[in-house]
Amino acid sequence: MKFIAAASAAAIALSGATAFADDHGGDKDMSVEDKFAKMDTDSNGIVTEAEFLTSFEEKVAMKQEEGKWTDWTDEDITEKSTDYFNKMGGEDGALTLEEAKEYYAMKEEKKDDKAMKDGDWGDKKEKEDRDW
Ligand SMILES: [Ca+2]
Repeated sequence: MKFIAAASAAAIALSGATAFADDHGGDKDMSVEDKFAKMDTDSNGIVTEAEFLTSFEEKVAMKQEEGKWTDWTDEDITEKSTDYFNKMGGEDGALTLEEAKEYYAMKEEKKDDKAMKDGDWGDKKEKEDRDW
């Protein structure tokens, strides 16, 4: 009886592990809450510029492992991080979950805009602009 209980517990643990493995996904599949929690290393509900930079550096390191962004200097990274941080956090030195949500929602909208602009009309307009 004891053995059966142990075996089924192991089976449950195993299926749980499988589900977790399937679920690991990438950054893209993370909710804004998860991304925010990851950046907010001291979990006080606010991401500071220093916290943001830390997570940004991690992201850059990941990209560089993939062979991208390899020409970025430390200054570039700090500069871009500050840039993103100010864009997301509204230049008040703190990024809240609300601000992060707004930023990601805006980014989604921009993607939609771009998809529309990639149509015929958008192409023509862009060419005209370039000719000027
Ligand atoms: Ca924090």
